Amino acid sequence: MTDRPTVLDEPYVLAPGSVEAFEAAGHAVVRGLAPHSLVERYKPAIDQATMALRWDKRPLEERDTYGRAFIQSANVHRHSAAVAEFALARRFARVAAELLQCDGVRLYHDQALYKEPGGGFTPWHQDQVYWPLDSDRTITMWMPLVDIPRDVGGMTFADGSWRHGNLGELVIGDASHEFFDTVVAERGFTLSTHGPFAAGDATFHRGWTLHSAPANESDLMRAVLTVIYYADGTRISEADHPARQFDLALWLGGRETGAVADGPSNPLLWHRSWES
Ligand SMILES: O=C(O)CCC(=O)C(=O)O
Repeated sequence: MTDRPTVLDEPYVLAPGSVEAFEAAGHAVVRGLAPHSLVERYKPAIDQATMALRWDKRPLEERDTYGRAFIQSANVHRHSAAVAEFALARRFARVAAELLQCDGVRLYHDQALYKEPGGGFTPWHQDQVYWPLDSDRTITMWMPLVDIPRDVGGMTFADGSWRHGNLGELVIGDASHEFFDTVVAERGFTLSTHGPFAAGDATFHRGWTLHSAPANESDLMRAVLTVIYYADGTRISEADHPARQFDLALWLGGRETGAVADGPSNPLLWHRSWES
């Protein structure tokens, strides 16, 4: 796309107290991170990439619980220059770095998560169980590309759960939902949501933050783009689980345990030194 909008590179000023609140809860909402006009401009390209790259092409009723939760398409930024412009925006990466209180962030990967009308719930899970990354300074931006009313909503987060690290070594599915439902009750986590949302709002959550999302009983396609970042300097940890072996090969170029995760698939998306 020509005439790249300057707002993609412009800082977003977080409200006072946001960093501390994020540190305590492990999640935060950032309203109006992408102006409406920006979302309108890029959404058609993201829609196109999402449908072209979707992992599971079966009809909704033939999929399992995880598959019914959303149409999932990864690294949509590779599909076109337009999607890359938006997904890799410095504006978004800078917020991720500020919330993680680090000097820079790298791309782990992006994912479009489109919850279809009639789409199922997103089971309780912790993202970082999949990630062979030797740091808890990991974060996902979850940005709706459409206005989302309260009855559709976004994610439900277990406040402060990230501080407990790996709570169960379970990948997303029926078993994780059942297990973490019990964990939430036993540990007495309070639960938070941030909905409704306007297109271009975003939530951010840490890799170990336990979260889920309700089913979509509306007629709306809940179009969401997520971008996953980690602190620059993060090293690769042992891929001692099939899910982590899968991620190591797919998103980190199969590099060795202990290596700095700075390969060509994981570009630096924002660094404090770029602003001085
Ligand atoms: O969009 C959803 O329903 C869940 C998203 C999610 O689990 C994530 O971004 O980590």
